[in-house]
Amino acid sequence: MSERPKQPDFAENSDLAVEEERPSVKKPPLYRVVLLNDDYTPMEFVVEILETIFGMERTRATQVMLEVHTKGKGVCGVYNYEIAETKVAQVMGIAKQHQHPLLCTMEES
Ligand code: TYC
Repeated sequence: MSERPKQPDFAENSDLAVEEERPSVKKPPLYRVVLLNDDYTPMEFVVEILETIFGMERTRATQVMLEVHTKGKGVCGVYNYEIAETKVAQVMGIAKQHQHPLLCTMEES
């Protein structure tokens, strides 16, 4: 039987520190869905949007609507890209149906 000469064990004997390769997985970005204020959309309509599309209780929906009304904009929720995009499209679709100028956008968070 011909045996190969023993090789040095680099992992154990080397002075070099070998860093394990880190898995290159990044968390997908999240997006804030934001409502913008305007002078014409009825407050009750905005509250109903926040209840139906963003699943808020009436008290929370009212708080968020008033925040948008007083500060100019407010966050309805934070979602992955597809869900945020769908919520924006739903809000804009219902606002258009009712001929309200309500604007909804998304921003990376
Ligand atoms: N400013 C509106 C009004 O006085 C109410 C409103 C609130 C409109 C929030 C849009 O995203 C909005 N009727």
